[in-house]
Amino acid sequence: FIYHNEDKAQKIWSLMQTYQGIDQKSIQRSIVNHVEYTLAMTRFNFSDFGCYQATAFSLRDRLLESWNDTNQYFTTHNVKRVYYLSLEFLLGRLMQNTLNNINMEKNYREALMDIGYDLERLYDEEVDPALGNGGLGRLAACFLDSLATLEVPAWGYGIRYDYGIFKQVIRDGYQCEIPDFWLSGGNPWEIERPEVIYPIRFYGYTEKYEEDGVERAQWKGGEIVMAKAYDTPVPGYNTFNCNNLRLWKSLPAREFDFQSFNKGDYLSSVESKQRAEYITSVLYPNDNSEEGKELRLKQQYFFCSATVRDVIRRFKKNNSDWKDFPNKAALQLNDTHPAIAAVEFLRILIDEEKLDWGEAWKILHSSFSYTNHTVLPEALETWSVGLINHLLPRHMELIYLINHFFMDEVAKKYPGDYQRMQEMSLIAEGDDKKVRMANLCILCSHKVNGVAELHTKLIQETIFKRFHEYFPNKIENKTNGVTPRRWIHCANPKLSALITEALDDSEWIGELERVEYLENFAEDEEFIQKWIDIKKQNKEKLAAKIEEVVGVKIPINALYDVQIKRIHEYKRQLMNILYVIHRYLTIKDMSPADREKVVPRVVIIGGKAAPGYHNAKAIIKLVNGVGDIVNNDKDIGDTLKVIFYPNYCVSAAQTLIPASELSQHISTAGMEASGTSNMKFVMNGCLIIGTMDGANVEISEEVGEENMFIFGARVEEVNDLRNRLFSGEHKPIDRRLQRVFDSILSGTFGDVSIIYPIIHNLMEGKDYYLVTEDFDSYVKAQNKVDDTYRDQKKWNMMSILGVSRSAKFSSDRTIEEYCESIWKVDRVPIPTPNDTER
Ligand code: KOT
Repeated sequence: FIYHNEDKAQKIWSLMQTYQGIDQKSIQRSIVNHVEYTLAMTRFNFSDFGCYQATAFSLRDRLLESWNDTNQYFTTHNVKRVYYLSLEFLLGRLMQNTLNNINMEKNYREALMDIGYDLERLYDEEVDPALGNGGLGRLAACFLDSLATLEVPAWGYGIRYDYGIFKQVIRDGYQCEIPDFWLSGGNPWEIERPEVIYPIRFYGYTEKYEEDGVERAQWKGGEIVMAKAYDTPVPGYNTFNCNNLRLWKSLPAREFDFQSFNKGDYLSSVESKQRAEYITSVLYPNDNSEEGKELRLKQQYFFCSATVRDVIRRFKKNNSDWKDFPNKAALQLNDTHPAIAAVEFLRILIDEEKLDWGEAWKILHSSFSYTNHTVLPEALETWSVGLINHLLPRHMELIYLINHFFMDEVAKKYPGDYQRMQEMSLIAEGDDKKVRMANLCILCSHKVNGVAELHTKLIQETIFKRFHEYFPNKIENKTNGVTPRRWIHCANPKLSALITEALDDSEWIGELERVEYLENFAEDEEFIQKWIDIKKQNKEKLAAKIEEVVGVKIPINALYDVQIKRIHEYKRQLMNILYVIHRYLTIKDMSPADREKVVPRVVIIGGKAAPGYHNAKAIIKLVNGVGDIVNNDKDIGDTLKVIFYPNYCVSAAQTLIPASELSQHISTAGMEASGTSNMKFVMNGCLIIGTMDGANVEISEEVGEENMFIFGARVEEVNDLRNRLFSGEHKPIDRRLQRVFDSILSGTFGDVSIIYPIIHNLMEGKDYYLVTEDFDSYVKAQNKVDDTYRDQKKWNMMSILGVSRSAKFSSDRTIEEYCESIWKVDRVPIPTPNDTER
């Protein structure tokens, strides 16, 4: 309505033309204004938390300036946008990252200091928004940072869960889960968009009709839930561009069902409201396993439908020809979790936009693509045909149609090859028919990617073999990466400053290739000493934190050995703790004089177990049991400490990784698709002990195998070894390992009952993850670690070389590859306010 009147529009523009000043007074004024007018606190008496909130609001104001300019620019230039659809975004805290990306940390630190507040203390006031489980969700967050930094027009889409991943507390050695109501103190980073709201239908029935020779349907009845948008600005590093993360919250269509109420059914009128709100209430806490619950499918469809509608609405603002859609939008599916978006898109094109099947299919196929993150069979999503039919009847019809056309094609290409057709079908036949969501994604996408070279080769040769034969150019590799902004510059400011000093400028933060130059310092004594000092300071900070949260004092001069990731049998935290017990028993056997010669170690294990994952929880209990004994054993003293670090999360990682000297990435070969913390550790000068799995393989290519501790069965050997174990042909258990089993089973480390079945299976050769098989080579690698650590010059040289050769693992490189070969999008730098008038 404003735009009818050019004069008034001009007036508004000129009023908005002022930007927040960057001088100290302006910063202080904006913070204090928020204290008074947003938080309604007094200016002179507000807590650290109040100051954190006001500072966050003041930063949000700045972000909104560039956010608005960016979106305005993208709209007027009608640029192609990337949409990253993910059920998880593990953002981590935002304040430090925001300040660094917009290059204002120093200004804010000084402005706050001047009014008596310590910026670092404020950082700790922020809740860690944890709307993800692990690697997959954190990857999405790193991608957002790189997309904005590379000035790619991109939006993330997801769910605004009321409860993120549970908080883990350890009671009596057991994991307990506490709900994470992360919004209780408000969320100063988001903007609620009450005007961006879509109705989402569930259940009901379809009525088919024919129109222009095309079969279409109307989807009727059922129930409607509303999706409301919440936006979080995503600033890039060293650019005025600011992208967006849009998260959906569910609301009842009507606040109150008056019909039921008037009929006297008060309770059921409230119930339907609650059922609506329930959809976005909690993140499913499973990593690498599926949860076949109706509510999970509801979450998926709810968010996909709102997202697809929003994307279409934005397209239609500037475009009238549907054929242009693939030139204006690229939708990336983060695993199969948002797969139903493809079917929803097809449904809208056919039933609402009245396109014919051929046109609609072509548009869908040229704009969608899919990333696979795992080969674990228990994580490959399938949904029962009955459930989809009940919840989304039109979508089930369309899935059958897609399958029908596809099976016809396959039959033509491979006449009589029913085996192949069965494997490629979207439907797994059986008593309870299932839709295979991965097959659906592959079919609907023009590109499918794996997340590391080895993983991509595996999906091409195993789970997606038939599809790879059928579509030989579809499946390609995009090795994961992590953002150096959060994982070096923010997490390890001292290391960042040293790199900047050595390279004589800070451009490396936005172009990690530049750290290659550090190689020249790998043997520079003075530089090495600075390197050592920084690691020591980071270790001191971690030691203080551990004493605070776990109550155990750990020595600073010990080797800090860290394994932090979700607890899963394939990641083999069990092998780690079995080795620790072996180490403990070995030290116990030694004379006091020999103990003096042992390289002291602090072994830190952290990670959450899915609440229903019994074996993972048993492993946590064992680690805590071992810690209790070892840490209190006077014979052992400071030669060995064992810490279970509770509630591992993004902010904990930011303290743990910079302090680590050795990190463990020891999954059974072929099972970890990529891993991304391995990359973060290398960037922080930590050495890796690991198997030839996931991205470890590429890390070893980059940094050199001689600079890592690689061990264990290779992927080609795994199947044979496993078959041999299960056929009873296994070798006798290693005597050291047998001794470890005996000590566990005798109750040395506490209650035996919950770990017993796991140990018993290993002894019987039922060792799917090859722990007993790889143990000997793991011990040898650990011995090599000790020997190398004794030579500090060598160790630190390896550490420096690792950092200098880590450039490949920046998510900037990953995103450039996606842009080039999947999304076909260009950079669109926004003119900064100095360059142009608004
Ligand atoms: C699967 C089902 C539910 C929730 C999460 C998953 C999942 C997570 N599948 N793969 N991942 C991890 O993704 C990371 C990012 O690509 C990889 O680095 C890691 O190896 C996967 O395990």
